Amino acid sequence: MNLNQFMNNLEAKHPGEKEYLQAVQEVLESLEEVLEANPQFEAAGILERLVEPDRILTFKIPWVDDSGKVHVNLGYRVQFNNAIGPYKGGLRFHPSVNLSILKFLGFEQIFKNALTTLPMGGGKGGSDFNPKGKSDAEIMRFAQAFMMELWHLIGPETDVPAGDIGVGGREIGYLFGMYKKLARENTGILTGKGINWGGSLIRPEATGFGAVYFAKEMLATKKDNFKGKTVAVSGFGNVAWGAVTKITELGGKVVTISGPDGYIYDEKGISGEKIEYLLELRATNMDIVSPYAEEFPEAKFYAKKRPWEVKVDVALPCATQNEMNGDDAKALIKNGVICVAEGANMPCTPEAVEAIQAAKVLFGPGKAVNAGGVATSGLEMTQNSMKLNWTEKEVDDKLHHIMVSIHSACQAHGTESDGYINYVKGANIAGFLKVANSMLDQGVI
Ligand code: NDP
Ligand code: 2IT
Repeated sequence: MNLNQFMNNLEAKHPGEKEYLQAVQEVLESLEEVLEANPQFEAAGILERLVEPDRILTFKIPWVDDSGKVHVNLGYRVQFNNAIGPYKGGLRFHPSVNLSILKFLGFEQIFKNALTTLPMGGGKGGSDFNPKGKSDAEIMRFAQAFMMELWHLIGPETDVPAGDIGVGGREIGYLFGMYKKLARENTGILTGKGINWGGSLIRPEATGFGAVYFAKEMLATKKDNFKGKTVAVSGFGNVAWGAVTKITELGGKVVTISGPDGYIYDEKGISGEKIEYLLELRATNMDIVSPYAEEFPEAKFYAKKRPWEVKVDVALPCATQNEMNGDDAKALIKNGVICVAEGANMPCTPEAVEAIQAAKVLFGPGKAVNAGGVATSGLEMTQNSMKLNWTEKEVDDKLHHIMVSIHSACQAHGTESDGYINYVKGANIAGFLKVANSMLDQGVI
């Protein structure tokens, strides 16, 4: 396969879809040897079929705000690939949402879900709706209007959405309520549900916990661990909160969190009541992290800056895509970072990844590191099918086991001749082989 030619053709079909093209390019760059060794993939057009979603559903969402004014947002569901199971992936509510972003996320989700060892295909959806500053009633009306369009396109064995940026337990509740009313059935149609109505213990913590379990395995390859390590985390959402909690439990000290307004540096470490405070801060539904420094005056707030200038041993970007660029990565490396693990989806630009890998610093890509969230969604689906609830320990043990197995798969497929583990290559190859072989088995459809 000629990668440049392939990418040029794809770009001609989807001009300007920057994030989607970036994600496809990153995966294809890893597959060169695998494609050469397996000519059957090219003969069956696997790549051409894999990079295009099975279908994209677009709809308008009219809704009424508290003052009676009518708004219209755009809604999407990208059903990308269901070779190994029902379409599965989150919904993102954020003003930046567009098709390029949802296609990048859906594409990544195919490989991530394959790595979890569970039977889940890839999908993603969302809206350009901005939940910031909206009342509960407005969020409810919007979520209900969104589900009125989506409900007949999804199903517990067809397509199972979940949360992502801007969609947490509250939104899943309103979406679930409307689905149940329209479909006249109570099934596990969404994951991330409340614990009283079909949710799984540990799901809220799962992405952050899983990311730290994965980073722990990465450090273990260097006979190291989190004890006494200083850690920079970005974001202050669901994933960041879970990561901060688990790093602290393992003896690490988290010194940063961030928001779109800037970052917080807390030299003493974000632990105990400060972790609880993160949840309060999220619940305010504001767009800012700066109130942390008013609540805990020993912490400093750096407006409009990112936390990658701080001297740390480990960095976990947990906010959003392309939030760490090449210069940020070089600053971390200069300050002696030993491990960078992507809690968010594609938070590091290609230049950042290149700099980190060139310095032979451990680098874990999102599709492996943050797979614990969707893996625990898979465990929620299993519990719904069995109509049983597992204990916190049962779910956490299974999550831990899955993260260790994803690490082993990356190691098996990504270890280079000098012993450096290229986790990007390992994750892409392991995920791709499972999906591509399944597509071959099932014929041209
Ligand atoms: P949340 O909405 O809970 O938090 C997102 C965080 O990122 C917030 O701190 C948010 O700040 C910040 N953020 C969002 N957009 C921007 C932006 N354009 N610039 C700077 N900061 C921004 O989402 P999650 O924690 O669930 O998601 C975080 C990342 O993890 C995303 O990349 C998501 O795709 C990924 N992920 C999530 C999983 C899950 O299960 N939830 C699973 C796997 C990956 P603010 O709210 O103030 O805008
Ligand atoms: O990016 C992700 O993996 C998620 N937002 C979680 C998806 C899910 O179905 O739990």
